[in-house]
Amino acid sequence: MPRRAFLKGAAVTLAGSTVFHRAAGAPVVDQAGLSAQAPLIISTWPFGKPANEKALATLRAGGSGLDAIEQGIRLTESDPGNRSVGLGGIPNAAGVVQLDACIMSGPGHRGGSVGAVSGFRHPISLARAVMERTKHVMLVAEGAEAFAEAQGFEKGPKISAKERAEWKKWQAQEAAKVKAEAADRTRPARNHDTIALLALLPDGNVFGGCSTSGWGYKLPGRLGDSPILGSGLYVDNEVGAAGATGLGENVMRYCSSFLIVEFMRQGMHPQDACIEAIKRCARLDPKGFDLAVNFIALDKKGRFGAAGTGTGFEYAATSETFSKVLQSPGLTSQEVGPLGGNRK
Ligand code: SD4
Repeated sequence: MPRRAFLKGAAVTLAGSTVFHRAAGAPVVDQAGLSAQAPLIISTWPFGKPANEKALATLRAGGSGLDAIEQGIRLTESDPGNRSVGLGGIPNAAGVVQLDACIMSGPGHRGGSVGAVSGFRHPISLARAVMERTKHVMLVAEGAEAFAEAQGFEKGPKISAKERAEWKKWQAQEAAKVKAEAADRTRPARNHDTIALLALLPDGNVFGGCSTSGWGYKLPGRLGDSPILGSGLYVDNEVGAAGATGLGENVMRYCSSFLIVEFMRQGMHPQDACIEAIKRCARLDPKGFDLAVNFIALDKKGRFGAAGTGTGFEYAATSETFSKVLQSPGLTSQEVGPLGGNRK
């Protein structure tokens, strides 16, 4: 049986292959169809689609790969309705929205990152500034905020009135419940949907970025995978790039984005690499497949793919000829199908 992938959306052509809406008994497409000519941009979740399109528009307007990553992710960070990226994100347990972001440039193998930053609208731009304007790779908390202040970065409300009211409610009514959930590490966390955005340019260079407010009601100071190079994001200009969304605690213990890139280096299709990384984690982890992790990846040939635990997740892919939200395969401890998942 050939390796196959389910794709979501009306019939569309990707790199010459026809793919179909994922409905009951939906046709599938060979994984070789998951490829496109550069510029190719992929990102996590359906809200990644407008971010991809912004990134593509940035490239068309003459912007660099880093500009494309930054502008695409800034769009998501600007959405006050997004509860898991930017200042619209769910606060931590102390009622503070703490943001994490990182960016990587394939050329020069450069990276920049900020963690636990509060009060600034665009952590992705801060991450880029750390990379381009300091000798360091990562700044966190007060140090990152002092840097942002000194560099004149745009501020925003530390927390909106709506978020404060919701946080108060959460404090009053749900603290015990959320604590119990946090203690039960087999349960996936609620309310978290990072943007990871990867781009392959026509010149073969690869770039990536990642931005999140992290796990809603996380402990103050908690960093997830998203600002950690190799965990929430990894870019290797010889191979490609990978990014993550989901429960960071289950990503960062495996350096999963790095692992996916290494699997691609060995020749795996990006989607196979995502699947293989999940299988590796599931083998090692006492929680098996109950990890609540999702990955996207692309390689320098323009091949791309994704995979997640459980029922998988939706991600977005954009090129000059298409822009679509796609459904990744999902992996669980149940039936292991041709993709190592249990989709019918
Ligand atoms: C984190 N990985 O902070 C992020 C959250 C996320 O989908 O990706 N949510 O753990």
